[in-house]
Amino acid sequence: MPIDKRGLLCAAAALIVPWRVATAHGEKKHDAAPVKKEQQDWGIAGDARAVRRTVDVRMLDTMRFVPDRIDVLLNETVRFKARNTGRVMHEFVIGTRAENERHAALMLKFPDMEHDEPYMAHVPPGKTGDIVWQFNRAGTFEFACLIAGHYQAGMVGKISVTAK
Ligand SMILES: [Cu+2]
Repeated sequence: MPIDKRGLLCAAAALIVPWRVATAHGEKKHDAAPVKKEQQDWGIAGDARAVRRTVDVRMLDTMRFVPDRIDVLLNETVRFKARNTGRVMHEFVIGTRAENERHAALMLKFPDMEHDEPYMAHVPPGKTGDIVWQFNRAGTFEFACLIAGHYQAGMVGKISVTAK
């Protein structure tokens, strides 16, 4: 009996993380649907009209982000332009350290797992990903590449969100 390996992996992943990852599978690409604004511990999907600042971040095959440290004011809405200057796929995913660690471990187990949320961009070589995010929670967060092995190799940066 032929087995759809990817479907099997996704189903297995969905069992482990029933809420967030599972919902991403059934959705259309977000150019069709409005971005869902769901409060996360690290902020909420931003409104493009509220953007006053754009931060360019380069993603390198040396498993580094440049810059790897970004300071943000509480409630600031930032547009991130994540440019992949390498030759392999990279991601820009904003989250808490705990969330990224959990997700990275899952990606290591299920490398083909698809995921799509307003706080992440999957960026092929030579392309630029675009994220608009409002940091309405103070704290120290991460932006990370969760492609299998990349996070573990140190492809992570720090976002510090502070009140004035
Ligand atoms: Cu990467």
